[in-house]
Amino acid sequence: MEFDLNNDGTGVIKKIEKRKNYISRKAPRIRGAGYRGERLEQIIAANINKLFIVGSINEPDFNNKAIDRFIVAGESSHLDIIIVINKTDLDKENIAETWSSLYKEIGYRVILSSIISGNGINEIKTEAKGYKNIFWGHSGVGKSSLLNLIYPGLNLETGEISPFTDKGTHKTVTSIMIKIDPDTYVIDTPGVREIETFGIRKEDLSHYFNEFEFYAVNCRFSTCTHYHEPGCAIIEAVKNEQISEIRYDSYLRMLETIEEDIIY
Ligand SMILES: Nc1nc2c(ncn2[C@@H]2O[C@H](COP(=O)(O)OP(=O)(O)OP(=O)(O)O)[C@@H](O)[C@H]2O)c(=O)[nH]1
Ligand SMILES: [Mg+2]
Ligand SMILES: [Zn+2]
Repeated sequence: MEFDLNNDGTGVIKKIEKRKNYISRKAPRIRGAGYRGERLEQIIAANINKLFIVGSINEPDFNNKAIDRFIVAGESSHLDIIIVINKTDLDKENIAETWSSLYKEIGYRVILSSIISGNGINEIKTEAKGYKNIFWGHSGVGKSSLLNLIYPGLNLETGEISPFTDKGTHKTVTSIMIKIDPDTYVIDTPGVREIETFGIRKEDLSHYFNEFEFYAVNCRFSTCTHYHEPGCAIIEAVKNEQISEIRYDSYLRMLETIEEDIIY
């Protein structure tokens, strides 16, 4: 979008760019509405190049199943994905490296970061330069804090972690896109409470688990959902430890929860 800003903060939109790609999720359930009612697609942002999926190692705990859902959303939108594992200063049990290797082995770039030690900050900045970037993840993982440290002067509001739930308190309430230089933009987003993908069919889900593709061609049935079908090469690869059981569990969990979405 191009626009002219007036001094009083109002502005005139000159041009709206064509939406080339976009990232979305299923709109959250309305409280009290139960499982009734259709859930529409909620567009998070459009025309972006890079998706930084941010998770934290502690406060809140690292949630690999959520990371895998964000990955599926990003892959289905053809975004370049970078996984940021933040709060490594709180990594008392040294689990960050293990998670990092898991994702690196299947081809993702992973940045271990901390606003306390400053680790990973320059790496994120370098990755972001020259692109339109979105930072996405659960509440409280440190998206706004990281951006504040990477780009001094940004002054994004940051929140505290609830002592009761160890979760974030939804400090960022609307997405905001910030121009860093003429070629670099960053979008800070509100932490999501739940991440469910929209419009992905059961038989397509495995396409967004990158490491599955290599084996899936050998499944007996071309419509295999790699769940219980005979002659499934994915199940075989999990048995042979060629595919991580952790990722396969994530896949099964997602498969279970996929509903047929109504696409207009
Ligand atoms: N120990 C530690 N705390 C951090 C780190 N990064 C962020 N925090 C703290 O985590 C809390 C939440 O940070 P935010 O930046 O508001 O998190 P957010 O992801 O933007 O959260 P939402 O806006 O709610 O989605 C704040 O108290 C930060 O100071 C880190 O690397 N280490
Ligand atoms: Mg925030
Ligand atoms: Zn299969």
